Amino acid sequence: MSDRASHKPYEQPTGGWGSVKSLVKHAKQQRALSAAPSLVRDHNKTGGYMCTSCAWAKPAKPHPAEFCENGAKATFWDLTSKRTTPEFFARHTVSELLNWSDHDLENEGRLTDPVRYDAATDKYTRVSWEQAFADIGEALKGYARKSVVFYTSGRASLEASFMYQLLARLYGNNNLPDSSNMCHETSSVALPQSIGTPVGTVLLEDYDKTDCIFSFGQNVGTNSPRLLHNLQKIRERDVPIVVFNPLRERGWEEFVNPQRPGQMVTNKATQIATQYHQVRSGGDIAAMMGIAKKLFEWDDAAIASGGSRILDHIFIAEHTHGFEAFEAKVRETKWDELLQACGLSRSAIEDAARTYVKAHSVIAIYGMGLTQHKLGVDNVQMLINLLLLRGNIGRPGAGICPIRGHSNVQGQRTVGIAEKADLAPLDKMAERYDFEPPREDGLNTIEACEGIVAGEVRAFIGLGGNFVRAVPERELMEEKWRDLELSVQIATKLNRSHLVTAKKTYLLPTLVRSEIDEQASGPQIVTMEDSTTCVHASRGKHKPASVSLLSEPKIVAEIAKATLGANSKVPWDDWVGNYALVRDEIEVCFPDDFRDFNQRLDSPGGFPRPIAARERKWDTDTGKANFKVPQALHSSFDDETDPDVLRLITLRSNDQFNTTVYGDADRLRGIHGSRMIVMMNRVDRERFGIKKNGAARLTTAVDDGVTRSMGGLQVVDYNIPVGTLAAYYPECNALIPLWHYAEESKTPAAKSVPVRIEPDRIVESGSQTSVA
Ligand SMILES: Nc1nc2c(c(=O)[nH]1)N[C@H]1C(S)=C(S)[C@@H](COP(=O)(O)OP(=O)(O)OC[C@H]3O[C@@H](n4cnc5c(=O)[nH]c(N)nc54)[C@H](O)[C@@H]3O)O[C@H]1N2
Ligand SMILES: Nc1nc2c(c(=O)[nH]1)N[C@H]1C(S)=C(S)[C@@H](COP(=O)(O)OP(=O)(O)OC[C@H]3O[C@@H](n4cnc5c(=O)[nH]c(N)nc54)[C@H](O)[C@@H]3O)O[C@H]1N2
Ligand SMILES: [Mo]
Repeated sequence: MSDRASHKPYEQPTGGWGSVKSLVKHAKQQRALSAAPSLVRDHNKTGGYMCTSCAWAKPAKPHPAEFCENGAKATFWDLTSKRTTPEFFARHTVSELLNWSDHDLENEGRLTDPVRYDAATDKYTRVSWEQAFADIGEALKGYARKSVVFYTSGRASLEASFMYQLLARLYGNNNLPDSSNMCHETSSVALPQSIGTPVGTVLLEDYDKTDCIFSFGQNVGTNSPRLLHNLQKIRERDVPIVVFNPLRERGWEEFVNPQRPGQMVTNKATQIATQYHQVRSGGDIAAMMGIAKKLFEWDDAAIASGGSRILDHIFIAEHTHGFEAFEAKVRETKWDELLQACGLSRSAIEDAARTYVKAHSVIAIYGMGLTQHKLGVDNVQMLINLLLLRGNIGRPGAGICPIRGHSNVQGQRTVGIAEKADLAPLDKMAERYDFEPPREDGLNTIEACEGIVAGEVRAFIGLGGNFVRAVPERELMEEKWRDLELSVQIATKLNRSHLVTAKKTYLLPTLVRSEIDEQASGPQIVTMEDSTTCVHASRGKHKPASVSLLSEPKIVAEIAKATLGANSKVPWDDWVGNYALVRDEIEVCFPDDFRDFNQRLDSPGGFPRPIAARERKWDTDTGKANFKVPQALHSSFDDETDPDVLRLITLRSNDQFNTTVYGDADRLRGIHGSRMIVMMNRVDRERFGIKKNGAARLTTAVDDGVTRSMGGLQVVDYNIPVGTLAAYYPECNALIPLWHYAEESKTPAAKSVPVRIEPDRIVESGSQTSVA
């Protein structure tokens, strides 16, 4: 990839020919064109496989082609004909590979064979599966139970995830962090306190009934593009869409549906957002409180004039708790405080409030722009407050809709991947599998990192993911990772976490979801849960990338057997032979969610889990939906008074799936040529004396004795609020302190990193951290 970035605002709509061109480019580059027909036939369709990329819902009546540019890209990269073989590892030392970029590593293609790190040659060499499992089992037997971590990234199926959590608990801990800890854990903490459910309340059918959408901190065009189909239909009913985002993301502006020939020929785009509010990073609580304040003002006027009420006072009285305290807070907060904190004008907030009030049923969508802040929990709860004011939860066309990340991240939590002991049905498992499960909470992602830094965690098993690259505080984490006794990485492609080796390191290659998973009883089905709580079956269609690959359930079972020995109550081999038996176990342990699991596998559109809040049943401490008073107006950091401290948002480009970097084209933002950039308002750039397209250095503005600094970043003039910067994840993770996370959920506050910026001499990739 070249080093210099170019920027020209992208004026084409999202979707359209731009996305078709990008798709063809990636199919060719990955030599995966032969997968194209199956993409149309099988992708997200009943009887086919579910997309590996995002978690957006799969409709009961799919489009002729139920995929988007980015889902197709992810699938082509999975079905690539490139291979990372033992011969590849024989040619390259691990030290050499550590200098490769994320893109270049994964671009080598699929891992084909189990390999083990050999420190003497600094190379990975082939190991037999039998040997690998025997070694790993032997090693695991030797550790204190609490010193082993079982991480999951959100792609593994419900079947693999269920077996994995059972492995951890039989082993003796609840150390089950997953990627969700860096993502929507904030939702899993905020939503239960407010409405008694850890997940969203909206079903796909609600999109056909809604009168209005509010969206906060989510980038639809890149991260959940199929949702644009729903939004387009909504816009054709003239339903307003109000967006709050510091960046004007193209997906929220205009869309051309590649599935509509007429629209493709005319290139006449559908306008998506009807209002776009470029809130400051971390300013959402204030913006939402402003809307609430307007509602109170108008409600007062309605009472005075005898007009119809603005607030749904009947719903509030019957279904909610904490209204008075919330009302008092909103009334006492001054407009100038609110406007200062959110950076919006009072008339902008009034416009949003007016649209909110005009609609009978409102859906609120949100993403990482709310969850990855210090007060992320308050952010989400403030959004719920706004919905409660007009009874917008628990009726058709209304509700809360967190857009989840990985394609099965929500489902993994549903089947017991949880470090919090009380979230898993331990009594049921104790009885069924005849063991005493650990009752103490395990480690989440941040606590696992702290444990590694402190030397208390001795071994790490990763069911997918790129942990070292995804977590904050990269330099320290990489250094301390090398002290681990054991790292076992179950993966599809090579990534940096495989190269930062422990004393013993195993790399175990596995199938991707679109590949045929052949076991004793024949080809297997796996299942996953989407963002709207619907559970789908998925059947792989493609020949596996290598004859040596094992499925995730098989790998988990073999590690379990090698570590724990035989257990007549847990017939690992039978389960691997027929995943329907694992689904029976899931049904026994989670009977409400998975009634008649095997019979309902092919329900069109998936079968929804029952969510009490949808029925206005509130499983909270008060038995009601709770209004929550936010702790502060700004969800960012405390050092607000220093004008030289800016807020850095770390986010995704259009050409990556998390740490898998497909290329350096952030097409929808018009940025090409390099990822080592920082988006900045021209006014800020000039204030800090940085030349146009010049280089800058970012230094984290915290006072903890550690200097975190990255130079050589090219500044791109960008339409972003003054005081807010944006740059790419994972490149900038070195700037985030480990302790900079959301209160309660411990989700890293990746959207509000306090930084200082200064001109740098040259544009160059590189980062540096040192202890002062
Ligand atoms: N193609 C593709 N799809 C993906 C992924 C991917 O990497 N590539 N990742 C998957 C995963 S794991 C996840 S979690 C999701 C992530 O999907 P998103 O939730 O969209 O996450 P981000 O791309 O990090 O960006 C979040 C958005 O929040 C905005 N934002 C930042 N700070 C604030 C703020 O303070 N307030 C407001 N209102 N907005 C803010 C940013 O400008 C950005 O548009 O996508 C999933 N889908
Ligand atoms: N600064 C900053 N940091 C962030 C974020 C941010 O916005 N800003 N976002 C956070 C979020 S939301 C998330 S979810 C995390 C992501 O953290 P992770 O989930 O740990 O990371 P991924 O990049 O999704 O993992 C990619 C790797 O997973 C493996 N893989 C892919 N498919 C499969 C499969 O089917 N099975 C198995 N076993 N392995 C597979 C491949 O080897 C690939 O290299 O990062 C977080 N970190
Ligand atoms: Mo995520």
